[in-house]
Amino acid sequence: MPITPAVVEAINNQIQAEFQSAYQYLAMSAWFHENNLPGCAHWMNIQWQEETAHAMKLFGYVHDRGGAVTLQAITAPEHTYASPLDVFRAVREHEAWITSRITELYDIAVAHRDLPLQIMLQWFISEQVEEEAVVDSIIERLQMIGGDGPSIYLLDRELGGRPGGDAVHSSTAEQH
Ligand code: OFO
Repeated sequence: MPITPAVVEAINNQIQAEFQSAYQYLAMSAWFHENNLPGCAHWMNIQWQEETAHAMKLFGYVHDRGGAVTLQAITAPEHTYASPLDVFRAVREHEAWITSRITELYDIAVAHRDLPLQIMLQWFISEQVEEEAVVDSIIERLQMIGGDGPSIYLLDRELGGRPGGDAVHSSTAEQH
């Protein structure tokens, strides 16, 4: 089924947003390393990989549909945070933004009567529900424990156990 140039452009824009997300999460991983929370750093490392995989899923999809991928610039990510809670709140805000973008992309697919894209995007829509729920639960626990003391150590241990792919470790401390 042919894909229209406007739809290709919209998917290319989303590829940029997914790589931008990945880069942001890698910066957050660095922040956690600097702040001696290797488990949280690992969690963000997996998040970086997941967002990269999202970008590559769209990258492959454009090619499968006979379109051309045009990669766009990504900007320097935010590096400054006040606390672990501050970081995870920023993740939550960022994911809400991504969800709104996926919704807009879906609307474009509907407007162009692009049924294959609508079906493919259902995976992204479900993924966003899951991601937002996971981050909400981390934020709730961080609020409960007040953000420091022995409890943050336990949460850090837990987040360090996040499974995912063949993690590209950025320090030995991340490898629990
Ligand atoms: Fe969670 O952002 Fe990708 O889709």
